[in-house]
Amino acid sequence: MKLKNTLTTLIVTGLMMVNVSVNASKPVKPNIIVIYLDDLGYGDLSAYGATELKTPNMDAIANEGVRFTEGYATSATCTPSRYGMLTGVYPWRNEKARILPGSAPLIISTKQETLPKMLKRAGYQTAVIGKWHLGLGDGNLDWNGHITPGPNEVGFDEAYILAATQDRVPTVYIDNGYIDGLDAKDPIYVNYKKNFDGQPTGKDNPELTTMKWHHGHNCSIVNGIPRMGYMKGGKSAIWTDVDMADHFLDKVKSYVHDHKEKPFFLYYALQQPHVPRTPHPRFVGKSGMGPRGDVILEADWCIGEFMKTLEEEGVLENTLIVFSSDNGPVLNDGYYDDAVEKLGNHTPGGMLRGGKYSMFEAGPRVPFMTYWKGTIKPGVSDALVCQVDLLASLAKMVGVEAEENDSEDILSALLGKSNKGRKNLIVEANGKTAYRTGDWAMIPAYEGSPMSWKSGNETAIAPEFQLYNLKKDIGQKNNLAKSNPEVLQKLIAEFEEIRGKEYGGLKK
Ligand code: NG6
Ligand code: CA
Repeated sequence: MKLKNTLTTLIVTGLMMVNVSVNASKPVKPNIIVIYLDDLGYGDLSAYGATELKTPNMDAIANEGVRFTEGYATSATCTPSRYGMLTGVYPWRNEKARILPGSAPLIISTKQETLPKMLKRAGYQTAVIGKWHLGLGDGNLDWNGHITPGPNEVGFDEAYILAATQDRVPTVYIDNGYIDGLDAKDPIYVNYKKNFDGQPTGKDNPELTTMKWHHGHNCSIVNGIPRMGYMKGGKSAIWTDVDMADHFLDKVKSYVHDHKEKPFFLYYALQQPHVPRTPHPRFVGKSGMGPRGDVILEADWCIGEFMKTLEEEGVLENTLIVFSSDNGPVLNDGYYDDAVEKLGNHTPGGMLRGGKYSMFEAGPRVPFMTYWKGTIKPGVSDALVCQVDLLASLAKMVGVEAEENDSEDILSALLGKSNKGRKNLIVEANGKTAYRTGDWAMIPAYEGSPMSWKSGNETAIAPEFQLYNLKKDIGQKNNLAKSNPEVLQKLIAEFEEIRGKEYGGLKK
């Protein structure tokens, strides 16, 4: 009993010490893990209100950490959001930061400041495991040789990645710049313009597919799944889709095991629930919602297993976890996979309007949680926080200087010590931008389609200005632009100041 008490005192004192040092804004260097999902919507977790899906492991992070109700990606699509998070620069400042093909060159300059570079300067070991989608090489890529520059050249000591997306070739893992398991006698070739002679495609050989394409995914067939882009060879290296979640999980677990003696930064970028949704057979049918629901449950399980690993390795109380998603939800994103048909009463965007590809809230506003056992007090925060702020905030935490650009130090909000987040934010969707500040969302007038091509999500593009009071109208139903001209003008002026004058008016 006595021993137990002493132990408890020791543990409590230990925790308080962590707390004290964080409070005193003295640098602290816990491990940092970013758990990043792909296309997970604001309403896809039970912690954020889902009733038809149970996500106990994500919920544990949300409920035992800070759950942000106004947490944002910088964009409503993948590449730009990841660019913003890793560089601290708004993606609309780089015109290449758009959804990339699997053959695109690296869009982060090797000279640029990045989150992992900043953490390396603070003495961290750094790693990315999972989806990359920020381009590879400099335009003359040899997939059979050293694939460079890539994550290793922008700050990651270790990188075990899938190049772009699960629906894009090459369908192989890349291990620190080399295709994992490639046999030199069977080289791999990738082309996004032209097929290789004699190779079947989703378009011409539907009889060879086990998943049917709906739009945009009718090129090379790999594992029965028609993909975007053409690929030939590399048979020994081709991944098994249904094992991908387990594969990345094994990698992150071993990473922690092998690197726990010194502070590490791990960016764990899961592929779910992006298309093609390929749950491991253990999860097939488990959600009753088809593959989209099943892979969310699979991701939840992976996160639970990973959290167990952190506990077993003894690092949980010395690890800050940031959980988020790169953009909002989409149902049909190019394959017939029952996402629409079996949705039932589930609302992937929660009460938010829009989804992936949209400037409405469900595009960039995403699940966003921070967790640090024993240091972060559980709570819910409505501070305006964005992934672009990780750079400045974590630089503050670990005590190094950073080139901050658009990144703001909101560390105390991230640690749940203050409700003060950003004052404002610019979000992006397919090159178009909108503004968020206080209770307000302002979307400039744009030319273009109000619906995103085939996915059926609203884009929020309209030929007139839109102004919504999110406190009163979270679902963005009442456009107040006409009835609140002063607010509108003020917001346009603020937006133009950051975005540039020419973007305030009607834009193509
Ligand atoms: C789109 C694809 C979509 C998905 C998306 C990337 C079409 C019509 N649609 O171009 O299926 O791959 O790119 O998603 O081809 S993201 O989450 O990586 O941004
Ligand atoms: Ca995405």
